[in-house]
Amino acid sequence: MKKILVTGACGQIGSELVVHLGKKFGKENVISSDIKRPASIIKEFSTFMYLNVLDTHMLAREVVENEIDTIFHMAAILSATGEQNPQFAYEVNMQGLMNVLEVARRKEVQKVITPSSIAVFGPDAPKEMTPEDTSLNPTTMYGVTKVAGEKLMQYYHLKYGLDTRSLRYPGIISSETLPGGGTTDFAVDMYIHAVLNQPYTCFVTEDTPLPFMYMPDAIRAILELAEAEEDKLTRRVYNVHAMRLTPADIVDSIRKYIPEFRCEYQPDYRQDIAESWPHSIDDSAARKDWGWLPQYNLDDMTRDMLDKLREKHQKKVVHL
Ligand code: AKB
Repeated sequence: MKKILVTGACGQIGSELVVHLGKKFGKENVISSDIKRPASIIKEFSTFMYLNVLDTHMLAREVVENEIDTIFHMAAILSATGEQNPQFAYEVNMQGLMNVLEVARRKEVQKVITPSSIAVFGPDAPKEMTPEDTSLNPTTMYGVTKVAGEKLMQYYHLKYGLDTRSLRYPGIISSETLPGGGTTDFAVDMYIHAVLNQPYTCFVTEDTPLPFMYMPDAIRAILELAEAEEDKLTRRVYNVHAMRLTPADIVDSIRKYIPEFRCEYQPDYRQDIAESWPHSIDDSAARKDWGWLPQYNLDDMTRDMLDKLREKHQKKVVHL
C-alpha cells in the first residue's frame, strides 16, 4: 500500500480509518473522499477531495492523477436508512462498489478492501457462532447489497486477479464520529445520553442479542486484513467478532460508572432487522489466517467510551 484512496471518509469507520492510515503511511499518501464536509482531523491526516462514488469518471480521474494502488471503499447506506429508501440504498451500495471495482480493474489498482456486515445473514442462518458459509438470505436491502457486494468482490478476484478483501463487521461502537442510519446505532446513542445525563429510549428490546465490536478493534481488523500476506488468505470474506451484547448488557455496564442512567424500550421497525441477524458470529478463520484477536471487552469499552465522550462533552462537541 503506497497511495491509498478512502471513500466514505466522513463516515463512522472511514473517519477513524483515515487518521490511522495518515499516521502510518503519511498524510501525502492518503486521499480521503466523501460527499460530506470533512471534520478538521480528516484534513489533518489526509488530502480530502469531494468525490461521489456514483461519479465513475471523477473516480477514475482521481485514481489516475493520484497514482492510487489501494482503495478502502467505505461509502455505503446502512440498514435502517436503507429500509427507508431501498432503491437509493441499492444504487449507492451496488453501483458505488461496481464503479470502484471497475476503476480498480481498468486503472491497475492492486487492492480493494471493503467492509461487509452481519447483515448478510437472515433469519434462517444459525443464531450463535454463525459460520461464514451458511445460508445468506437477508431481509434488508442493505443485507442484499452486502451479499451481492461480497460476490462481486470475489468475482473481480477470480476473473481479473484483483486483490479484493472484505470483512463482515458486527455493530461498531465508537466515540468519535456518530454512526449514521444503522440498526446497531442504539449502542452509541446510549453512551452519549449517559454522558449528557439524559434518559434514553432504545428502539430495540432490552433482551435482543447482537454481535458488537469497539472501534479500535474494528480499525485494527481492517488494517490487519489489508496487510495480511495474500498467500495466508484462505478466503476473500471473513467474519470478525468481539462481543455478544444485549441492550440491557450495555445499560448494566454504563450503570457501573453512571448508576443514575435510565433507559426505556420502545421497539420500532428496527426490531425486526435486529431479530433477523445473528447473536454472535464465528471468526475462527480470521483468527487462524491472519491472527485476528479482539482486545476490548464490554467494561473496557465502556470505560474508554465514557472517558472519551466526557472529554468531548467538556469541549462541547458531543451532540444528540
Ligand atoms: C447497521 O446496523 O446497519 C450496521 C451493520 C451491522 O452493518 N452497523
